Amino acid sequence: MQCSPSLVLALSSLLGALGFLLLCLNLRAPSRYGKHQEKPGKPWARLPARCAWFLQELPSFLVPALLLALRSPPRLEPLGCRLLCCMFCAHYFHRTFIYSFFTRGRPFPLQILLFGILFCIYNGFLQGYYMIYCAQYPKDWFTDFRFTSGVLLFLFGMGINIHSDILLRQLRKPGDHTYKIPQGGLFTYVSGANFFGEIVEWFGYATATWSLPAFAFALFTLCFIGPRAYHHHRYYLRMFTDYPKSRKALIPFIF
Ligand code: NDX
Repeated sequence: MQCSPSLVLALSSLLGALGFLLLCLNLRAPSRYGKHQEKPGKPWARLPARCAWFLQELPSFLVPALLLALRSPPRLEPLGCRLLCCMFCAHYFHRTFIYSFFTRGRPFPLQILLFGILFCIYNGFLQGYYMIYCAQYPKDWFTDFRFTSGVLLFLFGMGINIHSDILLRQLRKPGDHTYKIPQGGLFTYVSGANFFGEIVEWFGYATATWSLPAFAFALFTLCFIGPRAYHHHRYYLRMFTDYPKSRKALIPFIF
């Protein structure tokens, strides 16, 4: 396989456009899973959350890993590959093999799961293909401000995301599917603390890699989970009369 800049441009543009489409759709109504799934649906139309999240997120880890393994001649030396291995794959290793294993979420709708799998194959391919076949960095990229600030942002966002997902999980005992008011960590300031962390993380990755596919994915993430945080916030205000009034939806003290 060779690097095709026009393929990268086309796939990145499509990813940005999908983000914009989802922004328009999700501002009106949130994607129907988790607390926004009005009816539980037929038993055959949903899958246990652990199984669903594992299947959905696996391609985001597996596709770049396979592309890297199948690359001939092997290309592990350039910075692009190491970045991909260390940052993108680390996130999806955690999401696939750790988050999925511990989640206490409600059963996941099969239809959304199928779209989710397709999305993760698409994005895993785009990010992996670009980093493994196209990315070129100067030798001193390690000392470039974009690299260092991007990596720090990525780690900061990932820390917030993982910590907030743990706080959410601790609200429930196994088998419990009720909703409670999240407390502690960044939830003190926003209802969508895990989403805030994830958005910061992908903008950090985009800054560190300074690549079109990574910026398109960061934008997609903002467009998809930004409105989701807003709908979570409205849900909490509706459900809990004692919900902290000073708490914002997504960005501490601002929105
Ligand atoms: N999966 C990213 N539509 C998505 C699945 C759906 O990883 O194309 C995007 C991802 C996909 C979507 C994915 C892409 C676009 C799709 C969409 C479906 C349709 C859409 C394909 C791939 C599409 C068309 C075809 C129209 C164009 O019971 P429960 O499950 O609610 O329990 C929750 C629990 N919890 C609480 N427990 C007690 N008390 C409370 N108050 C609680 N509040 C929540 O915590 C869960 O077990 C858990 C987390 O819930 P929630 O709702 O806060 O987060 P969730 O949305 O489930 O995300 C989980 C993590 C989180 O860290 C988030 O940042 C990350 O995954 N994520 C999620 C979605 C997308 C994404 C990251 C990204 O874009 N980077």
